Amino acid sequence: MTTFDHLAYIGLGSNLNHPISQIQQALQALHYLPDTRLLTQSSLYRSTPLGPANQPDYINAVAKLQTRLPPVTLLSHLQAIETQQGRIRTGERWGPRTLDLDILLYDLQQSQDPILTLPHPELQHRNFVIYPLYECDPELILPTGQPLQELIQNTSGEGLERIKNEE
Ligand code: A4P
Ligand code: MG
Repeated sequence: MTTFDHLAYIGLGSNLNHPISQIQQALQALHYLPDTRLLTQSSLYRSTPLGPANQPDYINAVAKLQTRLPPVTLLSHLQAIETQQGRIRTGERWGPRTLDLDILLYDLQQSQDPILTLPHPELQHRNFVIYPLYECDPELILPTGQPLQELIQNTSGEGLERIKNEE
């Protein structure tokens, strides 16, 4: 790592069109991002949908990146990957999607900008983010100063199942 490098954690989610393959393909795409290294990827998790219940289960994962891309540039690369993988934005809040890539954390940056809110505003409330994030980095301290370990201790794993490699 040099002073030009940053650490970013990306949340991946999919519940349409072969979600496991969507997530694997997206991890490959993250690996090929310019000026970026994919340092760690979590296991894949199957999770019950948050939001409208009449949609398939999700597959979720988290990736840890070392990057020289500024946050907004990283976000536009992530949106390009979503589009490449057939994401159609219907405007339905929390509706089904082939691929969702969220920036969970970018160093210790905090921002309320609706274009890029950091940390991701729902991070603290989603077990399908907290568990795979913990797998990537059990020592992580959130920008608020809260250890991730403390957060996971207060977070139920209900509705969340880690997928074994052979699936
Ligand atoms: N945006 C602001 N901050 C960020 C950030 N940190 N990372 C803006 C990424 N984007 C950020 O996102 C809408 C806008 O958020 C973008 O234009 C960006 O500038 P979007 O991806 O177009 O829309 P979205 O993902 O449908 O919206 P939203 O509200 O972010 O959806 P969520 O919160 O991601 O919810 N249930 C399970 N079990 N697992 C899931 O993964 N995901 C969702 C989607 C619902 N239920 C789920 C899951
Ligand atoms: Mg999103």
